[in-house]
Amino acid sequence: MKFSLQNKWVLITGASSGFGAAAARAFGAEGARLLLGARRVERLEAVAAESRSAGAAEAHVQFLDVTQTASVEAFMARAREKLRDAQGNVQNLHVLINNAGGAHGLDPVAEGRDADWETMLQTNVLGLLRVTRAALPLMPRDAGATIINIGSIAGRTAYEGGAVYCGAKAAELQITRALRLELCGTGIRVSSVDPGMAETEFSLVRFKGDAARAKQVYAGVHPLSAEDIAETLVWVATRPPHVNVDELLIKPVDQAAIHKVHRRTS
Ligand code: NDP
Ligand code: 8X3
Repeated sequence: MKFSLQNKWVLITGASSGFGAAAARAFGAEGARLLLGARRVERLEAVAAESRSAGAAEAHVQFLDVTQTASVEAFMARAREKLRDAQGNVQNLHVLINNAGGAHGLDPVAEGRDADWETMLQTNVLGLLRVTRAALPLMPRDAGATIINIGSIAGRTAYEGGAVYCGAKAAELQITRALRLELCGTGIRVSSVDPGMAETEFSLVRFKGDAARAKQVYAGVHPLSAEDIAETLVWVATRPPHVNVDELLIKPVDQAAIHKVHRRTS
């Protein structure tokens, strides 16, 4: 039987835009209770309001910087308070979506910048680890709990200028696989959802606010939308509790492979 998200607690990192914001609305539409984190709190507030309108039982926001262990711990301490019911019992966290991350720059290694490398590894890799470590004690055993890590086609295939981003997402995939082994027997499900080209703020961030360059990435292509990924995340989390969707690579039809993208010219 489909796993119901009604009144279940769902934690989404990077919920201020793109996949994370769309996931908040989509899990909200399933009647979930949401814990939303990112650095841009005003954006989170707007997403929380949209999620409540979509049907979320509750939606709470808090500043979260996954590059800082203290920030992750403060976020989780506050989350724990929200999970407390009227009797003082801490309710379970059923779904964790490790989504915060992204790419910074598209420079070849010979011209790479320390700050970009460090940010990519801090968010996509260490951030995911920190949040998972902090969230695990709140997740129930044998009750359909799910951890979904957002990987990428880039974690499976390298491309020029993507060395560190591809490496970070390859690390995400291996961490997901190791975690699934470590949690075998607990009933906690562990998935990697690995999108291809999707139009979000991803390229705007990668190109440091250069909107024209970001737009060019999707020129003539029908990319995935944030909603496409959000629907997929809901599907993964709502499989019956004995079903684990291990890894899911999802690309636009126009992207047959990382270097094979069909672009319409007219
Ligand atoms: P967006 O740039 O739209 O969203 C990224 C989110 O991550 C934002 O909410 C941002 O919030 C958050 N974030 C970034 N750094 C931090 C941080 N230090 N602490 C907390 N939150 C942070 O891009 P997407 O929605 O596309 O990206 C979401 C995930 O999907 C990323 O992991 C990305 O690598 C991955 N991905 C994207 C693809 C694409 O083509 N778009 C394809 C495959 C994977 P804030 O800035 O407010 O902190
Ligand atoms: C984002 C997809 O191909 O730009 O993870 O690296 S790609």
